[in-house]
Amino acid sequence: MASPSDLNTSNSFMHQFLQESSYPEELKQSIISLPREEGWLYPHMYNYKGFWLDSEFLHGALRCQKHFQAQHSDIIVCTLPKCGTTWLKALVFALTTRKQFPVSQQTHPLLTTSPQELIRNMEFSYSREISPDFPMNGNGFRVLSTHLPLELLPKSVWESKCKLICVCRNQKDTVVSYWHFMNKLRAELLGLEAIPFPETFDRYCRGASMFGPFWDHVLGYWKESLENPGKVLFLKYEEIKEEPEVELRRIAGFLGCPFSEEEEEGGVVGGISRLCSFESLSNLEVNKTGKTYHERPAGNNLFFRKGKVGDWRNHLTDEMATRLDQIVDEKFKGTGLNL
Ligand code: PAP
Repeated sequence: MASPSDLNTSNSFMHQFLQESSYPEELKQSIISLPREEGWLYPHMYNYKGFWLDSEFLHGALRCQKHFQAQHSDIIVCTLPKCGTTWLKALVFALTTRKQFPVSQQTHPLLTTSPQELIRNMEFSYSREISPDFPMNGNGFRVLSTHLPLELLPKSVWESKCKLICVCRNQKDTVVSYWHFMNKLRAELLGLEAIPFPETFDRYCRGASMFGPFWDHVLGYWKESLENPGKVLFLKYEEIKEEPEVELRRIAGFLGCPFSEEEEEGGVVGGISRLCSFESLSNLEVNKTGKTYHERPAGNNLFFRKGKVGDWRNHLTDEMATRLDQIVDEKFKGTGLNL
């Protein structure tokens, strides 16, 4: 059973879920008896259909599955937390609005609005409202984001021609980024003390991380990208770091808006890459001191830490690195994926 603090607080997400009349009683019963672990911001994370979500995201995911209507022209940025969501949001926004907002413009929206605000997270929005408004991006289509694993995406995603772009990242850098972020969020929102790294690492290795297990989340999108390459594009954080312009051309091609010769000659690809780089975005006032209110009122600076490949070396012992690599290698065996 869920704990009293999850159920009895009238504003808790689990309480709201149980109150929502449109869910069958059977589903409500199965939800409250889900396996659970201690949560980061809420008392618990729940294991729903093999993936770990806290009560806020579980509530949002269930509403999203029930109510979200994908449109043929939707683009959905699909990521496991800390794998490059903010970066990919910025790249996709700049790329898809480049005619309306040339990147050379001093009034480009990314200069004054955080990527998190420009592209909204679906399950987070649904946790707040039954019918959230996902604005068109000015070109008559929507760009959305989700942390949901492929297996938990709403059915309408598969019934429509919408496109999914996924980015993933080396598991060791991801766990480090996750630990820093979650502890900062705990401190900023709730004044809670930090959870030590070894404890977080251990849970990560058991698969008990938000929207994890890491490997199942990543493999879901990887396999679909191989089987359905017109629907799912799979990117790697490290490859975007290495050759941002090459990856930008891949994204543009996948979305059916390749760069023209004129754009190539005019340096548009490099312009987008520079505008969306860690150095550029993290130094903007909006991302240093601003807050994103449609999500938690948390500082935008939480989404910009180091932006480096290999920072795990400052946190993991050799034994830890070997342990996580062995787990992931074993799970990825025979899939053709390596990170
Ligand atoms: P989210 O999934 O919670 O939205 P996400 O953006 O994936 O977060 O993770 C933030 C990570 O991306 C941070 O990594 P770090 O902790 O290892 O530093 C952040 O620094 C990095 N990041 C944010 N923006 C960029 C960018 N423009 N280029 C490269 N890395 C970035």
